[in-house]
Amino acid sequence: MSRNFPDQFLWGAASSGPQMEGAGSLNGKAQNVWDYWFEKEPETFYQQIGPEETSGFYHHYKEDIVLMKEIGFNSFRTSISWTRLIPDGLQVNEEAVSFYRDVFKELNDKGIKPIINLYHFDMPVRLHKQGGWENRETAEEFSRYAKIAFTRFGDLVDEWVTFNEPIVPIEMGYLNDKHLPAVYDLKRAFQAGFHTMLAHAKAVKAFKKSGHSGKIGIILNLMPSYPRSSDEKNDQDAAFYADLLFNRSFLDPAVKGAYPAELVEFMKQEGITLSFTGEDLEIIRANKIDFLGVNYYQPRRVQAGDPLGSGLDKYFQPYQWPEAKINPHRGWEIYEKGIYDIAITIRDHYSNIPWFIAENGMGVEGEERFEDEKGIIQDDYRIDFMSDHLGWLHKAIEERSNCYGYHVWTFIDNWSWLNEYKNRYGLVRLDLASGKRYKKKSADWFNALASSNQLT
Ligand code: BGP
Repeated sequence: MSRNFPDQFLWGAASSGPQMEGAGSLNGKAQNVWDYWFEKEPETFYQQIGPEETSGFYHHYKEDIVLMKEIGFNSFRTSISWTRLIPDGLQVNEEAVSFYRDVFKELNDKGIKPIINLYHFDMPVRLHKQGGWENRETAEEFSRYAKIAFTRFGDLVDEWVTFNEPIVPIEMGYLNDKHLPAVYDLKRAFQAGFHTMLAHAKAVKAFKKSGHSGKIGIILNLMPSYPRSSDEKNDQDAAFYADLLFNRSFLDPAVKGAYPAELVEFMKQEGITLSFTGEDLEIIRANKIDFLGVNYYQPRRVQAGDPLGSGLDKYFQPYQWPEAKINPHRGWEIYEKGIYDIAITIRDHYSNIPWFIAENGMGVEGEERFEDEKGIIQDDYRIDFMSDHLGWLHKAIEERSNCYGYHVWTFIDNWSWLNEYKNRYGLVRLDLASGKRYKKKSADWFNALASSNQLT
């Protein structure tokens, strides 16, 4: 059965500055938290490979963009590195301006639409040392950075994103030890989350004021929350709270301009009082997004909270669904229908706002095992993964969900946070030692898909 996607559908990949560019300390770039963390505690990193070189896009972007074209991309989402563009927070780095202008021109010339994100987990160290997102001043600095980016690149980019997965640095940095500051503190998490949202809204405001004809949005990692049992009230409550805290806490203010009343109630219950002004809430209310990007990898399965537990355990606990299909190479559940459930939620509860899949992909550890005699990685598992998700996405589009694109994570194997190169996600293989690029089998499959605009 072949399934057509809407005309002008965006087919491409997503990546980020800190995971792909490299040149971590070149031409004036200042340190972000990842450069800093690696310098201080390399042993925290699984393979002890720092973010200095990553995939070397900084040096290889011309050939990489040629490859993107060969794979059939008509769009590419990546991020600007804040510490490259404004290293000391004051002076614009002209070298960075010319690098990014060149990249965006090159993409446009090849008919690949750049979708440009401003923040992908890469807090400048100087701001991190002043409290990062806990410090209200960071929101002001972010809005200044955003204005500079709109002014310097606005003629080349017409689709902007403020944040990628803003909840991840909060969840992983304030309820876990996978991002800095690596503490467990719910109140601090809420304050940092609020300032992130404020920074987002201020950037949207600056964009709208700039008179730019393009669009601005946010990218959220939406994880549909499924209860252990849909007959048990306690399990249902658990799914409600997981959804409220991890999806709606950013989704509602970004799309609807207001926090859910239940989230305000939750904070009261937990004795969390935030510092904010009425004007902050007004800025959030008045600056809603034009489009939504959704990253989808896996669902969140939960069961009833433990009334005697601490922190979020009181509200929900993780649940291992016995029927779950697990990616043996990464350990994450693969649940294709999740993409459909998200699409329908957006259609029915978020005014069917235009949206696209901003990341979806399959990470595989030890992928060299799948190399054939010609040295090509036979990643049929990745093809199946994309194809199955796209099947559900297509069904949602047929049922009127307003989705206009699909971006696989990712174009070329890239560096990933504490896991570095452990899990490979690319359609293109990166040989770490030589920096050479080799298409995997999935690259050809993607090209056929994108060129025909049809899933067969
Ligand atoms: C998303 C991030 C990406 C990327 C991806 C894969 O959450 O936006 O930056 O890393 O996940 O995750 P990982 O590399 O941890 O397997």
